[in-house]
Order: sequence, then C-alpha cells, then structure tokens
Amino acid sequence: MLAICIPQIAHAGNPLIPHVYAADPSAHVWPGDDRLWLYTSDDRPGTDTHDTMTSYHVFSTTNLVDWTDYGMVLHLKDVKWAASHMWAIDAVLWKGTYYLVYCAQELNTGVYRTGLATSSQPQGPFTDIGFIQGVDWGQDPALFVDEDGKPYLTWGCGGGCYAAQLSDDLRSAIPGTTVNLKKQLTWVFEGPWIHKYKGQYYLSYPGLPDGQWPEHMYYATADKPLGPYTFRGKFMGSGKKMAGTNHGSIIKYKGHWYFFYHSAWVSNGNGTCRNLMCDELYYNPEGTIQKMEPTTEGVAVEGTEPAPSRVTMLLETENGAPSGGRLFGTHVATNLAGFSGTGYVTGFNHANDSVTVLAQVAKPGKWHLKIRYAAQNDEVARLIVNVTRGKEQRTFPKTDGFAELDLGIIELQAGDNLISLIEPRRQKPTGSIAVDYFKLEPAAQIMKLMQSDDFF
Ligand code: FUB
Repeated sequence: MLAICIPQIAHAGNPLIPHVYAADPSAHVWPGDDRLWLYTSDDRPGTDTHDTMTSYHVFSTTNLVDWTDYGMVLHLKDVKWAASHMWAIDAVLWKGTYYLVYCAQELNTGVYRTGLATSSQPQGPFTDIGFIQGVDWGQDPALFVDEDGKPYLTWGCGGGCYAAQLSDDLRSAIPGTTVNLKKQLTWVFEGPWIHKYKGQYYLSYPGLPDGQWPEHMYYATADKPLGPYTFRGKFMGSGKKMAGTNHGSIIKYKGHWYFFYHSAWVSNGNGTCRNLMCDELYYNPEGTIQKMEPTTEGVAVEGTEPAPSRVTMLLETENGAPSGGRLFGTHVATNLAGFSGTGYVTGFNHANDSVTVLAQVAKPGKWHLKIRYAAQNDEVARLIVNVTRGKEQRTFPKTDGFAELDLGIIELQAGDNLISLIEPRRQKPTGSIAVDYFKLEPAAQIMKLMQSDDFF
C-alpha cells in the first residue's frame, strides 16, 4: 500500500521564548547558516522603567519552535563610553565579523550613541569597539546591507528618524548622506527597520497616532534605501497587554515572511517587562502589507499540536565575565578536541578554583541542568546555585572525550542566577576536569505553565 505523507501543521505559540524578558527583536539569517537569529534588548524583572536596561541577549532557532538562548552577550560594564540606557539593537555580519549595533547614553553628555561590538561568532559574546561617528542621538539603530553591498544605518526617536550610508568599516556615517525622514513617515516615533521586497525598500516603524501612546506599527516604501519614502499605513495596532512600545523586524525565513516584535503578555501588561512575539506577515499582490494582529497561536510550523516554543539555555563557560560569569583560578583552553563554542574551562588546581555562568529568567522556577565536561579521572566538584548550600557535592565520572552529565533539577530565581562549579576544599585537586558548557531546560513545559497562575 502506498503511504501518503501529509505534513501536519502546528503553531509555535506566542509569546515566543517566554522564559526571559526581552524586547526590540532584530531577526537575521546569516549567509551559509540555516538558523534564524534574534538579537534583543533585556528588560529587568520587577522594574518599572526602561532606564534600568543594561545588556543584550541572543537566541537562535532552525524551526521557530526550538530556541537556544545564549544568555547575556554584552553588558554596560564592558562599554567604557556608555553611562546607561542600553536600548534597541541590531546586528550585522560584515566582512566575516559579527557586529552588534546598539545604543546607549554617552557618559557625561547623556547623548544617545550607536555602539558597535564585535565577535567571531553570531552568538557572541561581543566586545565593544566604540560608537559610530557622525550619528548623533543614535537611539534605535538598524543596519541594512543592500544587495550591492552598501551598508545603511537608520536610527531615531521622537525628534527625528534618520538614515545614512556608512563607511566601509562601519565606523562612521559618510558625510553628506544623512537624511531626516521624519516628515515622510507619518506618526514616526522610533525603531526604524528596513527590509527589501520585490525591489522596493520598506521602512517599518512604531509610531504614535496623533502623538498619543500606545505605539502602532506603520510602514513606508521607497525606490532607494535613503528615500524619499511614501507612507503606506498601519500594519499592526496595539491591544490587550501590549507594552505601550512596540518595536520589531521583518524578515523572510524558509520561504515565509515574519514580523518579530514585543508585547507584555508574560508580565500581565507591565510595559517595562516585555517578551518576544512572532507572527507571519503577508503581502497583498500589489505589495502592500496586510494588516495583522498579535495572535496566541503564533506562526504555523510543521509538526503536531501542541508545539509551543521550547527553549534551551546554552551557557558557554569560556565566555566568562562578558556573559556575566566568572573564572576564579581557572582558565580557558582549546587543546582537547570536541568542545563547543570557542573553548572550555579547566585548571581547577586549588581549592575554590571555579567557573561561574549567569542564567537570566523572568520568573522563579525549576530547570533541568546538564553540564558537558571531560575528565581523565573520576572528579568531585561542588555545584552552587545562587550561593545556596546543601547537597551540592557532585561526582563527575571519568569520560572518553566531552560528554553531558545530567545533574537533575535546580531552582532559579527571577532575574540573575549565578551557577558555579567549584573545586572542593577537602580533596587533593587534580585539575583534570574540563568544563565545556552548562545547559538548562525548563523542567515543565513553558506554555502550560504560562497559562497557570504558577507560571514557572
Ligand atoms: O527598549 C527600549 C526602548 O523601548 C527602545 O529603544 C524603543 O524602541 C522602545 O521599544
């Protein structure tokens, strides 16, 4: 008998990736990589202001359902020129290097600058290299590279919405190319994003109708990236538990167009504790964008219901301080084959030598912890979560190369969690353990818990 395979359709669900407060998603698909990447701002649990934003997060997926959270990838403490307000963000792959393109208020002046930070990998962590020259009041940057390879930056907030062509090293706006698009973009307030569809440039942005909050999403089109733009209208309004702000990116992935944006569904409407969202975007035959609304189903994906978004936190030990972790007495090495990321941490040669990673979550809850490591002998190490004590001594059996060890369930608190592996005091350290990464998965299914009072 001939079996006919009909792909079944499920939905990824919204909010997307609800375990962490994140906003302003910039979506990218890098050449030669089938993953979709999200570069996002971070909101602090419990805050009631955007002024507490100090870092950025990166996520990836291959199917819009299973997401990897790489944790914090850049923090204010590592940006010498910046004082505060690490707001919206973008990223670009430029001449083989991944750049985070972000904004922060400059020390002493309070002026928003557009910073650049680089990494050899799409998931970071990123190292700041200073801000782009000639871009004043550079809040909400987005970097669009045209098909001819020319880079354009858009940015702005209430006072204006600007675009300029950047120099070949991305470090400055080419003099004479900056245009203020404000008059061409009805109600524009902030968050511009350019994408190209059928040869036309689409500039989408959050705007304030009649100058009134909350923000709605509008767009305009042009024949050239720097305009002039023609206003086309609204494609998403606001609604229940939206955040007041909205901000997002439009991208084609595996044959479909998507709008990534944010809401405040997880925080029950607190516009400063936002979560990511995604819905499919459709064009009319003449190229206008169809009106859309935030949906709870989210995007359609292959599979069977229920297929709510699932997440794995992958915290690479070698990232250390740039990702909010810490190495004490230990060091990063690359000699052993088979590590993930850019290395592993080893050299636990003295009592209390340690490696610490940072895990950030929106709400308290139980997580399943696995650690990937290699050891020439059976090893013992202390596992400490947020400086709690108890039965924290764990055995790490001898391995043949790198292997994952299941360490069971740990409890995370809302916000920052420091998870450490520490060389115990009462043993002769051998230093042979090599720790590759910490992996965390929610102990219960995310969407089910989201719907209960006891989310996480
Ligand atoms: O996330 C902080 C600010 O809120 C962004 O820069 C704006 O676009 C708005 O989303």
